[in-house]
Amino acid sequence: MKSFLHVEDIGDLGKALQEARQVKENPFAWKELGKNKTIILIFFNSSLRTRLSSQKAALNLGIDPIVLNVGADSWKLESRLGVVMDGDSSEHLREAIPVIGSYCDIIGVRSFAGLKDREFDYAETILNQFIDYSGKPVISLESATVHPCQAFADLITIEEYKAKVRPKVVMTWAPHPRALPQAVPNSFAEWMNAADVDFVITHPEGYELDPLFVGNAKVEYDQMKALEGADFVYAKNWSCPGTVNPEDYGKVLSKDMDWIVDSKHMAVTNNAYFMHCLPVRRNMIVSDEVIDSPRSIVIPEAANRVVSAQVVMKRMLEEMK
Ligand code: SN0
Repeated sequence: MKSFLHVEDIGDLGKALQEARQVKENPFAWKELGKNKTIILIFFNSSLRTRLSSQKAALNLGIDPIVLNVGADSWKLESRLGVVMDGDSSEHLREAIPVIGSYCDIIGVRSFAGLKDREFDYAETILNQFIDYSGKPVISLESATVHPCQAFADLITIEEYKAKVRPKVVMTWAPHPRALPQAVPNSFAEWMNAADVDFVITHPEGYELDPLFVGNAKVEYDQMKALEGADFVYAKNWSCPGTVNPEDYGKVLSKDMDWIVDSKHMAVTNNAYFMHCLPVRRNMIVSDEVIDSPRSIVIPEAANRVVSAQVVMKRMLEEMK
């Protein structure tokens, strides 16, 4: 695996899920694989789960992790090509990336969408520079358009909790005070489309995700109707993807509190499990009652972030041998 962004990068999903089970049962079985190997984890944005679960996954495999917070711990890095660097960025990614690549064997990068320039974001301009100039395998730790480690962990969690072969999974937009990226819903849709689930997306009009990620998923604008009979409810806010009106890209179009996932919404489901990637705004995205209920699986979902990251790093190490 040269890089990890999309569901195709992991290959056969059945095999990946089987490997996830093995890694979870016996996390230290491959401790020799990462001996004398280093992973550098680069954060352009905040993180709790991704930062800790990626380090833990590396440690389980015997890999030495190094974490860099860009800007806070390093020079401020320029990412645009061909600009006169007379602003506050001291170094360009063109130099920083090959330098970082020379110090490690695998690179993980978190670089959120700027939500200003759709073309810049959807071209994965920053992550692709890491792929092109580092000479090392690159893992997206949520880049502009995808969050594959999260979606893989979500799939592992659904696999663990499902009570039927083909569960109904509903991803619902929910209100949030700030403009958030589309990476999490994009990846979740991409992975659910590839998995053996009945997948439905629901959101207010104007929040249509990029067709590249929606694929053949069913889109239902009536949230209550979408939630009927759901086995899993996956809540997430995202800002306007700009697929209908490009000038609305990255904007908050609605803060409609009717879209919160509360007991009224959960009542029409098939006693569904509640999922969210976290961090979550209580009583905006989800009511206390729902997230504190026994059907909320947000903590085991987050715990599986170690498993998904470990499978990805393990595959990369095995290809180096
Ligand atoms: C990020 C997002 O992409 O939605 C990371 C999720 C894994 N979430 C946020 O930035 C939430 C920030 C907030 O203020 O609630």
